[in-house]
Amino acid sequence: MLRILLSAFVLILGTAFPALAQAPHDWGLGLQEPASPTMERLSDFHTMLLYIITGIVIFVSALLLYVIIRFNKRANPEPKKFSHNTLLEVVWTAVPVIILFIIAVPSFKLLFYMDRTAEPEMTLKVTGYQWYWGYEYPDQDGINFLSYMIPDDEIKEGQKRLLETDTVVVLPIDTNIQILVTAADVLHSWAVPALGLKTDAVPGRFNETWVRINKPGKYYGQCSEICGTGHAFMPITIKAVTKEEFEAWLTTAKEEFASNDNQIDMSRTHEVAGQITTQQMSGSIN
Ligand SMILES: [Cu+2]
Repeated sequence: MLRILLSAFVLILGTAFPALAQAPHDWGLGLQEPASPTMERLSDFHTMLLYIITGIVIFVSALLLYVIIRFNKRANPEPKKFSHNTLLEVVWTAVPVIILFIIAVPSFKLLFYMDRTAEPEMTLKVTGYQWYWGYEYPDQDGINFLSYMIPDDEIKEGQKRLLETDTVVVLPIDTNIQILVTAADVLHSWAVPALGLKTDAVPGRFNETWVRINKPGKYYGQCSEICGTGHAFMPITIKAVTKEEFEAWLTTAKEEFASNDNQIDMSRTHEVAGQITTQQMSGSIN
């Protein structure tokens, strides 16, 4: 019965919001549409938890309601005097333990699944800076570039405010990509919801995760660790393309980013930081 009700609820929501994007949208409810095996599993796990907590809420509410009606002063003027019931106490200890166990087993399986890929086909190195991201492709001649948010006054039609970056991370679909995440100054976190990615970027240390993107498209994410005043303004834009398109992009990228050599463009950093501060002060963003 519960399953049917929940399915109906999900179905109604599904028809009300047919176009799920890989970015947050107005009146969005639930998770973004999964675009990687990790996120598919996370989504399923989330649904399982939803069933469990719905069951618990209904059960506890029903118990409360029963106690309120059956044992109030008028309905039950002479209360019984006992204060222990061994069987009941064993049951209400054991049942939550069993429920937690049912949750813990798939949770740990998922945790290990997300940790690393057995056979990475390429590597992406991600570095968090205050307040932008740096990317490096060590297997593709070490192409590297920095990625800044496009400020409000430069945003073009169709671009997503606070989510679009000047350079995008181009990645091939159907490829096991090892992702190494680090930071150069303070803690950041590299998170892309539709791909099920969220890895802390810690200075002086590499955290590993991986992704296999199922379908071409644009995936948006944000820094997910409070890292200073520009924290909300260091988004992530990933463009997933076919393997052929990725190869084609590599040829142009190698030329475009050839002179970078990991040099941080401080003028651009100051420019963006200045624009963000001006917008904050004028109240257009906060
Ligand atoms: Cu950050």
